[in-house]
Amino acid sequence: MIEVPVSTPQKAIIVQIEVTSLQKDQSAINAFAEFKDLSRSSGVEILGEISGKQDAPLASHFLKKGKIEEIKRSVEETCAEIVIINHTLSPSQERNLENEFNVRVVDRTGLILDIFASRASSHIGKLQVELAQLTHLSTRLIRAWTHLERQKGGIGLRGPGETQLETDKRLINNRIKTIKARLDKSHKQKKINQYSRMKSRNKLVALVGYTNAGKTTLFNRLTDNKQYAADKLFATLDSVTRKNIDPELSSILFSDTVGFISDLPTHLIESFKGTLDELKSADLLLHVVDISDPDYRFKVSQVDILLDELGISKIPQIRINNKSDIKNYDDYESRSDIESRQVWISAEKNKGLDQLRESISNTLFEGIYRGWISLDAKLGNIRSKLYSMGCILEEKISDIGTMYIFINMGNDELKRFTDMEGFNLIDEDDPFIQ
Ligand SMILES: Nc1nc2c(ncn2[C@@H]2O[C@H](COP(=O)(O)OP(=O)(O)OP(=O)(O)O)[C@@H](O)[C@H]2O)c(=O)[nH]1
Ligand SMILES: [Mg+2]
Repeated sequence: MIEVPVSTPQKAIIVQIEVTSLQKDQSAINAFAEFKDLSRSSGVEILGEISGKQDAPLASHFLKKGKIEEIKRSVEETCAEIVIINHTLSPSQERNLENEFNVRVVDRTGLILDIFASRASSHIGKLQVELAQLTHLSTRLIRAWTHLERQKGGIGLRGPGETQLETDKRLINNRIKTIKARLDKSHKQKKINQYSRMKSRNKLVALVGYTNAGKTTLFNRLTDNKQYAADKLFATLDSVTRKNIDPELSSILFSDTVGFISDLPTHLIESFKGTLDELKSADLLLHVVDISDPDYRFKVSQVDILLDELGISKIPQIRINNKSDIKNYDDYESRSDIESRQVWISAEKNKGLDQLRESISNTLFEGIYRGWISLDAKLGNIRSKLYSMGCILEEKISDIGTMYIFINMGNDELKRFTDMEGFNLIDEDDPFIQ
């Protein structure tokens, strides 16, 4: 694992330029706010903020001369140790800027990789981040190497620097191979676990959404868990799957996972593919949105793009408009529309969750039947089946052997039984009080 300094916070200057040719739907102000959050999440101390505007990135330094001078001055005045730039830089642009500023330069990809590195806690999470970092590093080394070669005019002289780079490159590639093999093994094991989940009939509901939308807060509510939720970007890195606590939703597993962000570095998507691939086996996605965020539409579109790239946009989805409390929406119930799969909630204040549960059971089971059935005495095998499905809550037997059973079952599953002779739904609260 590449070491991430955690002790004294590094002093940083942060830079964001509005580049007309790279303009997105997100406003520059909101993009800067997110960038600041990202920088803070990485643990640096921000000593200066520099913004600007230019038509297009410049090939050599990305930034224009005047801006470079401004940053240089700011670095000198504040004794900053690092300059963070909210764009993706090529390795040579990064190097050229470092030569100008005489301090380390980190681009958006490097920043996100750093945050991931400091957050990873599980074995798989750490391997995935290391893989992303090494892949990032190896492209930089290779380019640095070709750059050196060009300097020498391509003559076959092998300087010590070049040999070192070659060795580094080989070591990195070996390590990448080892990590990939280990990750493959871990993911195969997970696949086996998924298979046993399928056999046990549990449904998997995965929470997805932009980082900081409130996924983990909601997950904790639904599963009575205490996973780490915080006002930080990428608080969650490792997926966690837990059984839900609501008996009405019978056998549902909820899965909390890493949040998305716009321009997620491709190395990270690749490295996390194994984890994100688990989402493919989900029966339902809960797309959690921070409705109080002025930029929520842009963020929804970014999540949709990623879901599409991951090949999971066809899985049924419920759109969850979270943090409704901030918007002072107190009409959660009337706003929520179960048919169109939109609900308004406050995960923090525990509001609107009943509608959400109803929407989940409608989507997954076409609703839930919770009531009595009667079974003819000869249908003992059906009774055993209901037992093995874990949906029997109470049972009484009449003098003539008719079984009265109180069940909790999805309507989709119930349909398989209701055509059967001797299996009847009973419309009363208790068939014995007549
Ligand atoms: N006001 C309000 N705050 C909320 C609500 N839900 C979550 N939050 C806050 O939003 C912040 C982020 O919540 P998390 O649950 O960690 O968000 P997440 O989507 O899991 O974020 P990542 O794991 O970083 O992707 C925390 O400070 C929560 O307390 C809500 O309904 N209302
Ligand atoms: Mg989280």
